[in-house]
Formats: sequence, C-alpha cells, structure tokens
Amino acid sequence: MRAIVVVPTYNEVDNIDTLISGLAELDEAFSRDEPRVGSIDVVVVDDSSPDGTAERVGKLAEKYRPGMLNVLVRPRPEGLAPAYRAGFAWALRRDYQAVVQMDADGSHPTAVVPVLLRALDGGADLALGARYIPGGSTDPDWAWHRKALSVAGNTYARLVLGLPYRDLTGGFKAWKTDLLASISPVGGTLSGYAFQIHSTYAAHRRGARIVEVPFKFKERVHGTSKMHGRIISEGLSAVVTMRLRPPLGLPDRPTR
Ligand SMILES: Nc1nc2c(ncn2[C@@H]2O[C@H](COP(=O)(O)OP(=O)(O)O)[C@@H](O)[C@H]2O)c(=O)[nH]1
Ligand SMILES: [Mg+2]
Repeated sequence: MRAIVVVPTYNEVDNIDTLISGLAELDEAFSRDEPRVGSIDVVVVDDSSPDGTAERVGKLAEKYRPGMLNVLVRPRPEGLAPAYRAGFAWALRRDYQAVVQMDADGSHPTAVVPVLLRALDGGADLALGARYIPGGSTDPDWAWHRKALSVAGNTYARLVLGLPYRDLTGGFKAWKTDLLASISPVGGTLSGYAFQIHSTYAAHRRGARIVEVPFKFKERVHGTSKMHGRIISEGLSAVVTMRLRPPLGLPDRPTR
C-alpha cells in the first residue's frame, strides 16, 4: 500500500524533526520488512510559519529518498481544516491508496500509524485513532477541565448524531483514498472540532467500514496550541446543523 501522511503545521519548528524522523523510520521499515504495507510519503502543509517550519522541512527532505518528504506552503494561517483540505487535494491528485492525517506536535504517536494502515489493509475504509477506548488514553498531565471538555464534546456529538464511535473529535485518522475522495472537500467550510466530526459522520453516512484503534494521546511539549473558544462553539452548533442536514449517503449503498 502506498500511503501519504498529511501534516498541517503552524510554528512547529521544535517538533517537526522528531515527527519526520519517526515517519521516515516507518517508511524504511515498511519497504524492508512489510511489502504489503509498502511506502510512506509525507506532505507538510505549512501556512508560512514565521518560525521557519517550511524551510526546515525543505532542508530535511534532502536527507530522504526523492518524493518521500514534501512541503506545501500556503500564504497565511487559516486554521487546521483549510490546511487539511489543501493537503488532501494534493494527495488525491497523486497515486496513493491511503491518506493519514496527524498533528505535528507529538500528540499522535508515529508508532500507531502502521496500526491504522493495517486496519485499512484488513478491510476498513477509515481507521480512527481513539483515546476513549480500552488501550487508549489522554495525557495524565491534562488539567481536569481539558479532559472534561473533550469527554463532554465527544459524548455530545455521539449522542446527537447517533454514532457508535468513542472518539469523534480526534484528528488522527487513516483513510482509504476512494472514501476520502468521495467526501471531499472534507467538512465543507467547517474548522476545528466540527471539521473532524463532520468527516467521520460523512464517512459513516456513506456506509464506510469504520474501526477505532487505541492510542495514548500526549500533550505537546514544545510550542503552543492554536485551539480557541470560537472553535468549541462552532463545534457545538455545527453538530446540530449536521444532524438536521446530514451529509449525503450514496444512492447505491444503504445510508446508516
Ligand atoms: N497549516 C496550519 N496548521 C495549523 C494551523 N493551526 C494549527 N495547525 C496545526 O494543526 C495541528 C494541531 O494544532 P494544535 O494547535 O496542536 O491543536 P490542539 O492539539 O487541538 O491543541 C498542529 O500540527 C498545528 O501546527 C494553521 O492555521 N495552519
Ligand atoms: Mg496539539
């Protein structure tokens, strides 16, 4: 399987080396030991970070096989969702069978990427990295109100949308390319949590096979989160809007 990992970045210069070296190790291991999984390429989608993240990625790319590490530079910070839409469009124009989405800040462990890809290999269309299932966890150093907000947001979205998945707000996922293409542009114009919830809901409505894979979420050590209150309130109202006007199911597959 030829896979591409899409990584949105804004001021991640202190985190990007660790992430890229982790992914490059997987790429090497796959081509050596796991021909069934194949290769892993990466595209970093950087919104002209003033800290020089994109330039750093350009420098790192020289170390790896041609085409392994790519960088897409956009003019200004517009948030994570537009960066993902641009990265997905880039990936879908190329010949990949799987698209992984993950954060650059170390919250999503690279060691779990092969587990997500194996789930696709085993027949899933979408594999969700999940914190709230056995074997998964959030950061023990998370303040109680952060955890409460995350658990409440997930429960709210799950109940309103009637979905069986335990982690709807996380952004660590692996997609079969065909499914991702069928729901693009992912999340319409939504951002943040709403974008993450919408894509899983849209996949579910399309009758996709969705599995959850546990992972241990770690809060970033370097840099700062770009999440803010408006994204939370957008998430709350967008879930209701989604429920009232659900994304389309496929005419030839039963809508769930
Ligand atoms: N390209 C781009 N990436 C962003 C933007 N905002 C956040 N990100 C990236 O999205 C990922 C998750 O963002 P983060 O701030 O850690 O959100 P949190 O984990 O929910 O606190 C990280 O890799 C960020 O660098 C943005 O405006 N543009
Ligand atoms: Mg983060």
